[in-house]
Amino acid sequence: MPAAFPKIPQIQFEGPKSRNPFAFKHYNPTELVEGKSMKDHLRFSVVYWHTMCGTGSDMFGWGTWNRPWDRGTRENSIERAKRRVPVFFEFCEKLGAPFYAWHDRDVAPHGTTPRESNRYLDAIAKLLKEHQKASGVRLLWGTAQNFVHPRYMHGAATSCNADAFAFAAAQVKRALELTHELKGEGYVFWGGREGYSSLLNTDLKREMDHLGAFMHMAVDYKKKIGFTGPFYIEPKPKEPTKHQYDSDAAACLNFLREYRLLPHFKLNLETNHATLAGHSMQHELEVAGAAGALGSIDANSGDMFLGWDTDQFPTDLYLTAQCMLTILKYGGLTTGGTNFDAKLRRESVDPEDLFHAHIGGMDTFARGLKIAAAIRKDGRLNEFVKGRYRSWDSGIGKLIEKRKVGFKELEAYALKKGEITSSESGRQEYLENLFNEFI
Ligand code: XLS
Ligand code: NI
Ligand code: NI
Repeated sequence: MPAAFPKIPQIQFEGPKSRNPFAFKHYNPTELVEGKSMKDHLRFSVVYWHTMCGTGSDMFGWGTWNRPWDRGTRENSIERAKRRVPVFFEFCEKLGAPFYAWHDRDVAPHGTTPRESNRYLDAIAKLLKEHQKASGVRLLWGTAQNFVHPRYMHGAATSCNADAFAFAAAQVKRALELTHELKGEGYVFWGGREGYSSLLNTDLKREMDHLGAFMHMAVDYKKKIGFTGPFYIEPKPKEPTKHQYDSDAAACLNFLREYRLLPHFKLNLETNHATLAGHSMQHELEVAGAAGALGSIDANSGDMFLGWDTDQFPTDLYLTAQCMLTILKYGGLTTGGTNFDAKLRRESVDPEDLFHAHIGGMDTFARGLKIAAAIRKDGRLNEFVKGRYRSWDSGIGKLIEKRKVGFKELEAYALKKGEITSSESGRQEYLENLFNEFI
Protein backbone atom coordinates (compact mmCIF):
# COMPACT_ATOMS: atom_id res chain seq x y z
CA MET A 1 0.00 0.00 0.00
CA PRO A 2 1.39 3.45 -0.89
CA ALA A 3 2.19 5.81 1.98
CA ALA A 4 -0.83 7.75 3.21
CA PHE A 5 1.20 10.86 4.05
CA PRO A 6 3.88 10.82 1.32
CA LYS A 7 4.77 14.51 1.62
CA ILE A 8 5.09 14.57 5.40
CA PRO A 9 8.55 13.90 6.80
CA GLN A 10 9.37 12.25 10.11
CA ILE A 11 8.58 14.95 12.67
CA GLN A 12 11.78 15.98 14.46
CA PHE A 13 12.67 18.37 17.22
CA GLU A 14 14.17 21.52 15.69
CA GLY A 15 13.93 23.94 18.63
CA PRO A 16 12.00 27.17 19.26
CA LYS A 17 13.65 29.08 16.39
CA SER A 18 12.47 26.65 13.72
CA ARG A 19 9.87 27.91 11.24
CA ASN A 20 9.14 24.43 9.93
CA PRO A 21 5.48 23.59 10.63
CA PHE A 22 6.33 19.89 10.50
CA ALA A 23 8.80 20.05 13.38
CA PHE A 24 8.59 20.19 17.15
CA LYS A 25 9.67 23.49 18.65
CA HIS A 26 9.52 22.31 22.27
CA TYR A 27 8.88 18.58 22.45
CA ASN A 28 12.30 16.99 22.49
CA PRO A 29 11.65 13.36 23.40
CA THR A 30 15.10 12.68 24.85
CA GLU A 31 15.51 15.94 26.78
CA LEU A 32 15.55 15.39 30.53
CA VAL A 33 13.18 17.27 32.80
CA GLU A 34 13.54 16.56 36.52
CA GLY A 35 15.75 13.61 35.57
CA LYS A 36 13.22 11.93 33.26
CA SER A 37 12.92 12.19 29.48
CA MET A 38 10.07 14.24 28.03
CA LYS A 39 8.91 11.12 26.23
CA ASP A 40 8.51 9.25 29.52
CA HIS A 41 6.92 12.19 31.30
CA LEU A 42 4.29 12.86 28.67
CA ARG A 43 3.59 9.43 27.16
CA PHE A 44 1.69 10.87 24.21
CA SER A 45 -1.11 8.85 22.70
CA VAL A 46 -3.20 9.19 19.51
CA VAL A 47 -6.86 8.13 19.50
CA TYR A 48 -8.19 5.88 16.79
CA TRP A 49 -11.75 7.20 16.87
CA HIS A 50 -11.31 10.86 15.99
CA THR A 51 -8.17 10.32 13.92
CA MET A 52 -9.35 7.45 11.71
CA CYS A 53 -13.14 7.39 12.06
CA GLY A 54 -14.02 11.07 12.21
CA THR A 55 -15.43 12.59 9.03
CA GLY A 56 -15.98 16.23 9.97
CA SER A 57 -19.74 15.75 10.02
CA ASP A 58 -21.88 17.51 12.61
CA MET A 59 -25.59 17.63 13.41
CA PHE A 60 -26.13 20.09 10.58
CA GLY A 61 -23.91 18.73 7.87
CA TRP A 62 -22.19 15.82 6.19
CA GLY A 63 -18.57 14.90 6.49
CA THR A 64 -16.05 17.29 5.00
CA TRP A 65 -12.66 15.68 5.53
CA ASN A 66 -10.64 14.48 2.62
CA ARG A 67 -9.40 10.97 3.47
CA PRO A 68 -7.96 9.37 0.31
CA TRP A 69 -7.38 5.99 2.01
CA ASP A 70 -11.14 5.50 2.52
CA ARG A 71 -11.93 5.90 -1.18
CA GLY A 72 -13.35 2.88 -2.95
CA THR A 73 -14.50 1.15 0.25
CA ARG A 74 -17.93 1.12 1.82
CA GLU A 75 -18.72 2.87 5.08
CA ASN A 76 -18.62 0.46 8.07
CA SER A 77 -17.04 -2.28 5.95
CA ILE A 78 -14.28 -4.57 7.12
CA GLU A 79 -12.30 -3.59 3.98
CA ARG A 80 -12.27 0.03 5.05
CA ALA A 81 -11.33 -0.94 8.61
CA LYS A 82 -8.42 -3.00 7.30
CA ARG A 83 -7.16 -0.18 5.12
CA ARG A 84 -7.13 2.24 8.00
CA VAL A 85 -4.77 0.24 10.21
CA PRO A 86 -1.52 0.87 8.28
CA VAL A 87 -2.51 4.51 7.76
CA PHE A 88 -2.95 4.98 11.49
CA PHE A 89 0.39 3.43 12.35
CA GLU A 90 2.16 5.43 9.64
CA PHE A 91 0.71 8.53 11.27
CA CYS A 92 1.80 7.56 14.81
CA GLU A 93 5.27 6.64 13.60
CA LYS A 94 5.81 9.86 11.65
CA LEU A 95 4.59 11.82 14.62
CA GLY A 96 6.73 9.87 17.06
CA ALA A 97 3.76 9.10 19.33
CA PRO A 98 4.63 6.14 21.54
CA PHE A 99 1.02 5.13 22.34
CA TYR A 100 -2.48 4.89 20.93
CA ALA A 101 -6.00 4.12 22.19
CA TRP A 102 -9.15 2.56 20.70
CA HIS A 103 -12.75 1.54 21.16
CA ASP A 104 -13.51 -1.95 19.87
CA ARG A 105 -16.00 -0.59 17.34
CA ASP A 106 -13.76 2.07 15.92
CA VAL A 107 -10.97 -0.28 14.92
CA ALA A 108 -13.48 -2.83 13.58
CA PRO A 109 -17.03 -2.34 12.27
CA HIS A 110 -20.28 -3.35 13.94
CA GLY A 111 -21.45 -6.76 12.78
CA THR A 112 -25.12 -7.68 12.48
CA THR A 113 -24.72 -10.02 15.48
CA PRO A 114 -22.25 -10.08 18.40
CA ARG A 115 -20.67 -13.12 16.78
CA GLU A 116 -20.04 -11.27 13.56
CA SER A 117 -18.70 -8.24 15.47
CA ASN A 118 -16.25 -10.53 17.27
CA ARG A 119 -15.15 -12.00 13.95
CA TYR A 120 -14.44 -8.53 12.56
CA LEU A 121 -12.57 -7.60 15.70
CA ASP A 122 -10.47 -10.76 15.54
CA ALA A 123 -9.47 -9.95 11.97
CA ILE A 124 -8.41 -6.42 12.92
CA ALA A 125 -6.68 -7.63 16.09
CA LYS A 126 -4.25 -9.57 13.95
CA LEU A 127 -3.36 -6.43 12.00
CA LEU A 128 -3.03 -4.31 15.11
CA LYS A 129 -0.65 -6.83 16.60
CA GLU A 130 1.52 -6.87 13.48
CA HIS A 131 1.62 -3.11 13.22
CA GLN A 132 2.34 -2.58 16.91
CA LYS A 133 5.26 -4.94 16.56
CA ALA A 134 6.63 -3.37 13.39
CA SER A 135 6.26 0.22 14.59
CA GLY A 136 6.94 -0.09 18.32
CA VAL A 137 3.78 1.93 18.98
CA ARG A 138 2.06 0.57 22.10
CA LEU A 139 -1.52 0.47 23.30
CA LEU A 140 -2.18 2.96 26.11
CA TRP A 141 -5.69 1.67 26.70
CA GLY A 142 -8.60 -0.06 25.09
CA THR A 143 -12.29 0.47 25.71
CA ALA A 144 -15.65 -0.81 24.54
CA GLN A 145 -17.98 1.40 22.54
CA ASN A 146 -21.21 0.80 24.44
CA PHE A 147 -23.15 3.84 23.32
CA VAL A 148 -23.53 4.02 19.50
CA HIS A 149 -25.77 1.02 18.84
CA PRO A 150 -29.54 1.51 19.39
CA ARG A 151 -29.57 -1.41 21.85
CA TYR A 152 -27.76 0.92 24.28
CA MET A 153 -30.19 3.82 23.92
CA HIS A 154 -31.23 3.55 27.61
CA GLY A 155 -27.65 2.92 28.73
CA ALA A 156 -25.51 -0.22 28.84
CA ALA A 157 -24.78 -1.36 32.41
CA THR A 158 -27.47 1.07 33.62
CA SER A 159 -30.11 0.18 31.04
CA CYS A 160 -33.66 -0.63 32.14
CA ASN A 161 -33.31 -3.67 29.88
CA ALA A 162 -31.27 -6.53 31.35
CA ASP A 163 -30.39 -7.76 27.85
CA ALA A 164 -28.50 -4.54 27.17
CA PHE A 165 -26.45 -5.19 30.33
CA ALA A 166 -25.67 -8.69 29.08
CA PHE A 167 -24.65 -7.50 25.60
CA ALA A 168 -22.47 -4.77 27.13
CA ALA A 169 -20.80 -7.33 29.38
CA ALA A 170 -20.07 -9.54 26.39
CA GLN A 171 -18.55 -6.60 24.58
CA VAL A 172 -16.38 -5.47 27.51
CA LYS A 173 -15.22 -9.05 28.01
CA ARG A 174 -13.89 -9.21 24.46
CA ALA A 175 -12.43 -5.68 24.57
CA LEU A 176 -10.62 -6.55 27.79
CA GLU A 177 -9.22 -9.73 26.28
CA LEU A 178 -7.99 -7.81 23.28
CA THR A 179 -6.43 -5.09 25.44
CA HIS A 180 -4.60 -7.84 27.29
CA GLU A 181 -3.52 -9.59 24.07
CA LEU A 182 -2.15 -6.32 22.70
CA LYS A 183 -0.30 -5.63 25.97
CA GLY A 184 -2.35 -2.53 26.72
CA GLU A 185 -1.19 -0.47 29.68
CA GLY A 186 -4.73 0.04 31.01
CA TYR A 187 -8.44 -0.15 30.26
CA VAL A 188 -10.98 2.70 30.28
CA PHE A 189 -14.65 2.86 31.19
CA TRP A 190 -16.34 5.98 29.94
CA GLY A 191 -20.04 5.77 30.75
CA GLY A 192 -21.34 6.58 27.28
CA ARG A 193 -25.06 6.57 28.09
CA GLU A 194 -24.83 5.58 31.76
CA GLY A 195 -27.11 8.30 33.05
CA TYR A 196 -30.62 9.54 32.40
CA SER A 197 -32.63 12.05 30.42
CA SER A 198 -35.56 12.14 32.85
CA LEU A 199 -36.00 11.04 36.45
CA LEU A 200 -39.67 10.38 35.68
CA ASN A 201 -38.75 7.07 34.07
CA THR A 202 -35.58 6.29 36.02
CA ASP A 203 -34.84 4.13 39.08
CA LEU A 204 -31.56 5.83 39.92
CA LYS A 205 -30.64 3.55 42.83
CA ARG A 206 -31.23 0.40 40.84
CA GLU A 207 -29.20 1.70 37.90
CA MET A 208 -26.28 2.66 40.15
CA ASP A 209 -26.37 -0.78 41.77
CA HIS A 210 -26.22 -2.36 38.33
CA LEU A 211 -23.24 -0.21 37.39
CA GLY A 212 -21.48 -1.32 40.59
CA ALA A 213 -22.21 -4.97 39.77
CA PHE A 214 -20.93 -4.51 36.22
CA MET A 215 -17.65 -3.08 37.44
CA HIS A 216 -17.20 -5.93 39.92
CA MET A 217 -17.73 -8.44 37.11
CA ALA A 218 -15.10 -6.59 35.07
CA VAL A 219 -12.64 -6.73 38.00
CA ASP A 220 -13.28 -10.46 38.41
CA TYR A 221 -12.74 -11.08 34.73
CA LYS A 222 -9.59 -8.99 34.64
CA LYS A 223 -8.14 -11.18 37.40
CA LYS A 224 -9.27 -14.29 35.63
CA ILE A 225 -7.38 -13.48 32.43
CA GLY A 226 -4.35 -12.11 34.30
CA PHE A 227 -4.60 -8.53 33.05
CA THR A 228 -2.67 -6.43 35.56
CA GLY A 229 -3.03 -2.93 34.08
CA PRO A 230 -5.22 -0.41 35.88
CA PHE A 231 -8.89 0.22 35.18
CA TYR A 232 -9.82 3.86 34.69
CA ILE A 233 -13.17 5.60 34.92
CA GLU A 234 -13.49 8.70 32.75
CA PRO A 235 -15.83 11.29 34.28
CA LYS A 236 -18.15 13.44 32.18
CA PRO A 237 -21.20 15.31 33.51
CA LYS A 238 -23.51 15.31 30.49
CA GLU A 239 -23.69 14.52 26.78
CA PRO A 240 -25.12 12.31 25.45
CA THR A 241 -27.45 12.05 28.48
CA LYS A 242 -28.63 15.03 30.49
CA HIS A 243 -27.00 13.65 33.62
CA GLN A 244 -24.18 11.11 33.52
CA TYR A 245 -23.60 9.11 36.71
CA ASP A 246 -19.81 9.51 36.45
CA SER A 247 -20.26 13.27 36.46
CA ASP A 248 -16.90 14.43 37.81
CA ALA A 249 -13.85 13.17 39.69
CA ALA A 250 -15.52 13.52 43.08
CA ALA A 251 -18.68 11.69 41.96
CA CYS A 252 -16.59 8.85 40.49
CA LEU A 253 -14.55 8.51 43.66
CA ASN A 254 -17.73 8.42 45.71
CA PHE A 255 -19.21 5.75 43.46
CA LEU A 256 -16.03 3.68 43.65
CA ARG A 257 -15.92 3.95 47.45
CA GLU A 258 -19.60 3.15 47.90
CA TYR A 259 -19.32 0.00 45.82
CA ARG A 260 -15.92 -0.96 47.27
CA LEU A 261 -14.20 -0.62 43.92
CA LEU A 262 -11.63 2.05 44.73
CA PRO A 263 -8.64 -0.31 45.02
CA HIS A 264 -9.20 -1.44 41.43
CA PHE A 265 -9.68 1.90 39.69
CA LYS A 266 -7.99 5.17 38.91
CA LEU A 267 -9.42 8.07 36.91
CA ASN A 268 -8.87 9.12 33.32
CA LEU A 269 -9.54 12.85 33.32
CA GLU A 270 -10.49 14.84 30.23
CA THR A 271 -10.16 18.62 30.09
CA ASN A 272 -13.36 19.31 28.18
CA HIS A 273 -15.33 17.05 30.55
CA ALA A 274 -13.92 18.95 33.53
CA THR A 275 -15.03 22.28 32.09
CA LEU A 276 -18.48 20.89 31.21
CA ALA A 277 -18.76 19.92 34.89
CA GLY A 278 -17.95 23.50 35.88
CA HIS A 279 -14.43 22.67 37.07
CA SER A 280 -10.97 23.43 35.83
CA MET A 281 -8.89 20.48 34.66
CA GLN A 282 -6.43 21.21 37.44
CA HIS A 283 -9.25 20.91 39.99
CA GLU A 284 -10.12 17.46 38.68
CA LEU A 285 -6.46 16.42 38.72
CA GLU A 286 -6.06 17.66 42.30
CA VAL A 287 -9.18 15.81 43.46
CA ALA A 288 -7.99 12.58 41.84
CA GLY A 289 -4.39 13.05 43.01
CA ALA A 290 -5.45 13.65 46.61
CA ALA A 291 -7.32 10.32 46.55
CA GLY A 292 -4.37 8.47 45.02
CA ALA A 293 -6.42 7.93 41.86
CA LEU A 294 -4.73 10.13 39.26
CA GLY A 295 -4.34 7.71 36.38
CA SER A 296 -4.31 9.18 32.89
CA ILE A 297 -5.48 12.22 30.96
CA ASP A 298 -7.53 12.81 27.83
CA ALA A 299 -5.78 15.94 26.63
CA ASN A 300 -8.05 18.32 24.79
CA SER A 301 -9.86 21.56 25.45
CA GLY A 302 -13.31 23.03 25.01
CA ASP A 303 -14.57 26.36 23.79
CA MET A 304 -15.72 28.73 26.51
CA PHE A 305 -18.55 30.00 24.33
CA LEU A 306 -19.93 26.57 23.45
CA GLY A 307 -21.63 24.34 25.98
CA TRP A 308 -20.68 20.96 24.57
CA ASP A 309 -17.71 18.63 24.20
CA THR A 310 -15.91 20.31 21.28
CA ASP A 311 -12.80 18.13 21.80
CA GLN A 312 -10.31 20.67 20.47
CA PHE A 313 -6.56 20.16 20.60
CA PRO A 314 -4.90 21.80 23.61
CA THR A 315 -3.06 25.01 22.73
CA ASP A 316 -3.24 26.95 25.99
CA LEU A 317 0.02 27.18 27.95
CA TYR A 318 -1.71 28.05 31.21
CA LEU A 319 -3.81 24.93 30.93
CA THR A 320 -0.90 22.60 30.24
CA ALA A 321 1.37 24.24 32.83
CA GLN A 322 -1.34 23.83 35.48
CA CYS A 323 -1.94 20.21 34.46
CA MET A 324 1.74 19.37 34.60
CA LEU A 325 2.23 21.13 37.92
CA THR A 326 -0.34 18.86 39.54
CA ILE A 327 0.77 15.77 37.64
CA LEU A 328 4.39 16.29 38.74
CA LYS A 329 3.24 16.93 42.29
CA TYR A 330 1.59 13.51 42.39
CA GLY A 331 4.58 11.67 40.95
CA GLY A 332 3.89 11.89 37.20
CA LEU A 333 2.13 9.61 34.75
CA THR A 334 3.16 5.98 35.18
CA THR A 335 0.77 3.61 33.43
CA GLY A 336 -1.32 6.49 32.07
CA GLY A 337 -0.51 8.95 29.33
CA THR A 338 -1.36 12.20 27.60
CA ASN A 339 -4.02 10.93 25.23
CA PHE A 340 -5.24 13.36 22.58
CA ASP A 341 -8.96 12.72 22.71
CA ALA A 342 -9.32 15.62 20.29
CA LYS A 343 -10.55 16.20 16.79
CA LEU A 344 -9.95 18.58 13.94
CA ARG A 345 -12.42 21.33 13.15
CA ARG A 346 -14.89 20.58 10.37
CA GLU A 347 -13.14 23.09 8.13
CA SER A 348 -9.69 21.47 8.61
CA VAL A 349 -10.17 19.07 5.74
CA ASP A 350 -6.67 17.90 4.80
CA PRO A 351 -4.75 14.91 6.15
CA GLU A 352 -1.85 17.26 6.96
CA ASP A 353 -4.11 19.05 9.47
CA LEU A 354 -3.87 15.93 11.62
CA PHE A 355 -0.13 16.64 11.92
CA HIS A 356 -0.53 20.34 12.71
CA ALA A 357 -3.04 19.49 15.44
CA HIS A 358 -0.95 16.83 17.14
CA ILE A 359 2.34 18.70 16.80
CA GLY A 360 0.67 21.69 18.44
CA GLY A 361 -0.75 19.61 21.26
CA MET A 362 2.59 17.92 21.92
CA ASP A 363 4.52 21.19 21.89
CA THR A 364 1.96 22.82 24.18
CA PHE A 365 2.28 19.97 26.69
CA ALA A 366 6.09 19.99 26.40
CA ARG A 367 6.09 23.70 27.24
CA GLY A 368 3.63 23.09 30.06
CA LEU A 369 5.99 20.45 31.44
CA LYS A 370 9.01 22.77 31.23
CA ILE A 371 7.09 25.66 32.80
CA ALA A 372 5.85 23.44 35.64
CA ALA A 373 9.36 22.09 36.27
CA ALA A 374 10.76 25.65 36.31
CA ILE A 375 8.12 26.76 38.83
CA ARG A 376 8.98 23.79 41.01
CA LYS A 377 12.71 24.46 40.74
CA ASP A 378 12.22 28.13 41.60
CA GLY A 379 10.41 27.00 44.74
CA ARG A 380 8.68 30.29 45.62
CA LEU A 381 5.19 29.02 44.89
CA ASN A 382 5.68 25.89 46.92
CA GLU A 383 7.26 27.84 49.79
CA PHE A 384 4.33 30.23 49.81
CA VAL A 385 1.77 27.45 50.07
CA LYS A 386 3.79 25.69 52.75
CA GLY A 387 4.16 28.90 54.69
CA ARG A 388 0.45 29.60 54.46
CA TYR A 389 -0.25 26.50 56.53
CA ARG A 390 2.53 26.98 59.09
CA SER A 391 0.05 27.32 61.96
CA TRP A 392 -0.49 23.58 61.57
CA ASP A 393 3.18 22.74 62.07
CA SER A 394 3.30 23.49 65.78
CA GLY A 395 1.10 24.49 68.72
CA ILE A 396 -2.63 23.96 68.52
CA GLY A 397 -2.55 23.10 64.79
CA LYS A 398 -0.17 20.24 65.37
CA LEU A 399 -2.30 18.97 68.25
CA ILE A 400 -5.41 19.01 66.00
CA GLU A 401 -3.69 17.21 63.16
CA LYS A 402 -2.43 14.58 65.60
CA ARG A 403 -5.97 14.28 66.99
CA LYS A 404 -4.69 15.03 70.49
CA VAL A 405 -7.51 17.49 71.19
CA GLY A 406 -11.30 17.57 70.76
CA PHE A 407 -14.05 20.20 70.87
CA LYS A 408 -13.73 20.60 74.66
CA GLU A 409 -10.04 21.49 74.56
CA LEU A 410 -10.56 23.69 71.50
CA GLU A 411 -13.32 25.61 73.24
CA ALA A 412 -11.00 26.23 76.19
CA TYR A 413 -8.29 27.34 73.78
CA ALA A 414 -10.59 29.79 71.96
CA LEU A 415 -12.01 31.24 75.17
CA LYS A 416 -8.52 31.82 76.50
CA LYS A 417 -7.26 33.36 73.28
CA GLY A 418 -10.14 35.84 73.02
CA GLU A 419 -9.82 36.64 69.27
CA ILE A 420 -7.75 35.84 66.21
CA THR A 421 -5.74 38.99 65.72
CA SER A 422 -3.53 38.21 62.75
CA SER A 423 -4.97 38.72 59.27
CA GLU A 424 -2.82 37.43 56.46
CA SER A 425 -3.13 38.04 52.73
CA GLY A 426 -3.80 35.16 50.38
CA ARG A 427 -1.60 37.04 47.84
CA GLN A 428 -3.50 35.68 44.85
CA GLU A 429 -2.49 38.54 42.55
CA TYR A 430 1.17 38.26 43.56
CA LEU A 431 1.04 34.50 42.86
CA GLU A 432 -0.63 35.05 39.49
CA ASN A 433 2.21 37.40 38.57
CA LEU A 434 4.72 34.87 39.79
CA PHE A 435 3.13 32.15 37.62
CA ASN A 436 3.28 34.51 34.64
CA GLU A 437 7.03 34.94 35.08
CA PHE A 438 7.37 31.40 33.80
CA ILE A 439 4.96 31.45 30.85
C1 XLS B 1 -16.38 11.04 25.10
C2 XLS B 1 -15.22 10.40 25.71
C3 XLS B 1 -14.75 9.14 25.01
C4 XLS B 1 -13.84 8.35 25.91
C5 XLS B 1 -13.63 6.96 25.47
O1 XLS B 1 -16.75 12.16 25.39
O2 XLS B 1 -14.21 11.34 25.82
O3 XLS B 1 -14.15 9.45 23.81
O4 XLS B 1 -12.59 8.96 26.04
O5 XLS B 1 -14.80 6.23 25.42
NI1 NI C 1 -14.93 13.67 25.49
NI1 NI D 1 -12.24 10.94 26.42
